[in-house]
Amino acid sequence: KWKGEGTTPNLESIVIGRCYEYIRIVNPSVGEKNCTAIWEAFKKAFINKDPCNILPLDYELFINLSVHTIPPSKSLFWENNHLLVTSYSDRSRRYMPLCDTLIGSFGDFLNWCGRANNTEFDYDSCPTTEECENNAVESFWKIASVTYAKQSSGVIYIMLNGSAIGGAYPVKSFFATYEVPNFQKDRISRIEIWVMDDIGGPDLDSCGKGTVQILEERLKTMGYDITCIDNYK
Ligand code: ENP
Repeated sequence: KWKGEGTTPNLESIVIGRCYEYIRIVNPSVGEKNCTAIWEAFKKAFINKDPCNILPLDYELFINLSVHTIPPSKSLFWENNHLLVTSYSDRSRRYMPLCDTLIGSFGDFLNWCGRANNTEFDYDSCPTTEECENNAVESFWKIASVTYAKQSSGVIYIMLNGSAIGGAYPVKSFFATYEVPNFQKDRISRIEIWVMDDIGGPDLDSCGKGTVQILEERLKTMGYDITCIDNYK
């Protein structure tokens, strides 16, 4: 029915497993969390509902149950660099991008949606953002992004892709729309932008040029101290 992929098979086992792995092994400093209760709150946001009418606030209880502190200077924002970010962050050992928080681990690489008047997941298909913006996955990442940006402090790192078609800093993106406006100025010491070209890929955007310049100017206007590094080693 929908154009997007359906719910990831075994979603419940995957995310409950990820949750326990996160709190017991990856980042025990988050303290005790009730992974089953977090899963129930996650599910309640979208199950048995019109899959095109799920709002970020539907995940409020899920967020409240799973939120934990982000250590200062560990936040890593990004666009078009998912795999480089996940390998570089080293599951929060080096940096803690949103996908390496407990909240992010409920969504990373996964897909999910429900159906109206039906308590099952839809494993066949889920709406894409083009079909409807208020879908379960999009609204999840919106509230997760806002929460993460508000909590970030110290030095803020931003990894962009200098080989991305359409520019390293897409103006219509989670980063531009839900993260930058929620930075807490008084808790941020400076911002460092890394523009990474794909290995063997084209150099389309760089520090001081194109869309990176647009981001640098936006952040400067907001009063931040910015450094930008091309192909950070
Ligand atoms: P894409 O389009 O490069 O990659 C989307 C993939 O990254 C999906 O597998 C998605 O999981 C996963 N993902 C991990 N973190 C996020 C996320 N945080 N997010 C959306 N998807 C995420 O990424 P985008 O859409 O441009 O998003 C990049 C954003 O992530 C930036 O704002 C960055 O600062 C942030 P799934 O569940 O869709 O399979 C926020 C939105 O961390």
